[in-house]
Amino acid sequence: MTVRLERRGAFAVLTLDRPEALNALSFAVLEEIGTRLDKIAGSDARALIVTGAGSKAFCAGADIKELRGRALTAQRRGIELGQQTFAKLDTLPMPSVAVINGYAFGGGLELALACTFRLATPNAKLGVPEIKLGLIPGYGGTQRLPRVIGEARALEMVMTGRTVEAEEAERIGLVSRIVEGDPVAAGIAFAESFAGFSLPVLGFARAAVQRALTVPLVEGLKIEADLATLAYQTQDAEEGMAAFVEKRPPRFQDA
Ligand code: DAK
Repeated sequence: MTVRLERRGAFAVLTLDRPEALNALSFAVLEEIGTRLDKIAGSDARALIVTGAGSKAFCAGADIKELRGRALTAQRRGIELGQQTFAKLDTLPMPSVAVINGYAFGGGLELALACTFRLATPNAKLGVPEIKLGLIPGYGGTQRLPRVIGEARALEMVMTGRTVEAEEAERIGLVSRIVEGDPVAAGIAFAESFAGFSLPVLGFARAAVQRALTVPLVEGLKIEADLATLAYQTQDAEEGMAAFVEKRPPRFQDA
């Protein structure tokens, strides 16, 4: 098994577990990630933490040894498998937190980019070095990276393939913070900051923000109005406002 799924209290933890290959994404690993994500989607986990086994790598990207000598149709299917697998993260009912604990290159960074949040350990090194192999990112990197760090910086990363260290990644917003210590514990500590909130309302918030960069402002404002109205209609909104007025902590029910 090269992808481990565990439960840590209220949280699901997905660990890429091929440290001998720096957790590279073979097609079998991609399939396993997809199967695990389906299982997580049907669970009551409050958040998903994604990380890599060992102390060196989150994920060193697509398994380069597997990519050579394949027919174009097979390559296209491989790309689509990666894109579809990572797209599942966007629609999980719970937020996902990538804890980048070492190298996150190519497909590894694309996996992290598909997560709701990205944290990095101080030794993290991030990049999309596909250009050095005569390739370009194919698992969502050319689309998600500019949405996260802007076009100029994304073009620079994609077209030079250069490595970004943890501190720069934090400065340019590629990760939201640098965390010390055990990566899973750090991911869980971060997830605790939203785990008590209503999952459907968190989902509305994520959807509204993610649409901001893909649609014109006027349409985005309509999406926001729709989702804000939906949030208002939840029992959790009623509970949250009642709890405020009654000066007590809210008890959200995900309803
Ligand atoms: N694939 C396969 N094996 C890998 C690997 C990778 N991406 N990265 C590392 N390994 C393996 C190494 O081969 C080595 O195995 P052995 O030789 O011991 O058997 C082991 O992991 C340890 O690696 P190193 O000895 O190289 O360790 P170092 O600490 O010296 O260097 C490194 C670490 C991360 C700097 C280096 O390993 C490295 O540069 N790795 C490759 C990084 C990279 O270029 N990743 C791929 C990005 S491109 C597509 C589908 C997807 C994509 C494109 C097209 N189609 C279906 C068409 C996307 C591609 C990418 O992700």
